[in-house]
Amino acid sequence: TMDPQRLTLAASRAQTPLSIAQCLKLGQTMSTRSLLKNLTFLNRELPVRFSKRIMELRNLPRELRDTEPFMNLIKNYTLSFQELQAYSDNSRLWFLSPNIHLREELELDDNETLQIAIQKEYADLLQTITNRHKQDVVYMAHGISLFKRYQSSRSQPSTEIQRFLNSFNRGRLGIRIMVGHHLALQHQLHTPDEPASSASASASSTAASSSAYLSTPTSAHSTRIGIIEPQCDIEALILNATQSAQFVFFQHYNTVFPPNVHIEHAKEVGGRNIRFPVVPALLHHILFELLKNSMRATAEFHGLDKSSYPDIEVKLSSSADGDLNIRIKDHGGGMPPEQVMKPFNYMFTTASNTVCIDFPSIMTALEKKPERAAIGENLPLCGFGFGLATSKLYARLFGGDLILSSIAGSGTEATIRLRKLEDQIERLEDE
Ligand code: W6P
Repeated sequence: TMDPQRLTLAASRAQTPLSIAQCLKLGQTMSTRSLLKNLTFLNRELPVRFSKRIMELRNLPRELRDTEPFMNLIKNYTLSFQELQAYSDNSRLWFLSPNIHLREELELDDNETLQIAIQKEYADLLQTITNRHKQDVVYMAHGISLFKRYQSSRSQPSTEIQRFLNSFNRGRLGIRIMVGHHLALQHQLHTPDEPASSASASASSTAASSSAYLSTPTSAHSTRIGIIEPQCDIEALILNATQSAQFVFFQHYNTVFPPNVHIEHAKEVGGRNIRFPVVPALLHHILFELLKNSMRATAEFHGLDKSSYPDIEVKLSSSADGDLNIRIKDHGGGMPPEQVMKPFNYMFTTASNTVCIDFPSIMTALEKKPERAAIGENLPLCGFGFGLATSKLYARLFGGDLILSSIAGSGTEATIRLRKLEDQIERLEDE
């Protein structure tokens, strides 16, 4: 049971845009006190953001909303919203009163211990919510595949559904980032000897990580603050994404060796190791999706019987105002102009034959090993066709962009633009 007025009230409030610079600043002066400040922010912000996601789900066409996967989504978002509200109701008493009741209950003797106890409890709640929503993307894909079957006439979801998916995924990602950042900071504060980003850089890392929150393998000398890498080694991240894409390619085509990726620096970037502030998990997702598509296009265009393929060329350059551009160029035959926007549609697939996705068995597998859906959301060979749509969304979320340009008969060039730190501010709306 839920008080509908509380939901409407929360949904009528404005979301506060995240700033990557602010997230970094918070993490640089880490203390129990600054973590509590962030907790207070999330305590206000998360009910607002969850209520807006619930409204978006409720406004869907009945035929989609009433599918079992979407009913599950609504149920999960409602439960999370209620838990956050309940915490908010309780914590208001803690913050305002002298905490007498809680002190007696927990036998706490000082304020520091009390604050740590509050933070532990909130982190546990955020972790529960994170786990609950790990399978959201599979539910969405499943629901839409059922809806498409019902619609039957259309091969792509309608623009209304595309708009919903963009808006919902954008909102969901904002939540994931603020929750992931808080949990990572909490982890770093209370277990400083064991960094949250200790996963090694292995080829199958996108599928294998069991991390609880947004995290992606980085080099050992990581200076990560929460989920942000203030000085990310972009080339190392590209190499890592290349290995992941090549691994997936090789798994898919078995005996065919994937194209190589050649990284080149424009003159203005200077030295080889360009550093740039990013959320590595997001950029890794984008790079992995683009490289995978370029590799597939290259191999299919030149023929699967070839022993080698033209390189995929990656070029890094920075603009005069401090933004970073990453260009990924393939010689995979390109696309005619009328098709160049298609990869950004949800449910887009490059596979020529229609692959039937066995959602019930995916759900069963995920229930046994939920961490498979935890990061990147790209269960590699399942291919929901969300990869490039979400990549563009990820690039745009903090002010950047992802643009495809293509020459039919030749190749395709994808350009990722990332804004400089001060301009990495969350875009709450798009289009
Ligand atoms: C293609 C199609 C595509 C989509 C996204 C990225 C690169 C490429 N190359 O031929």
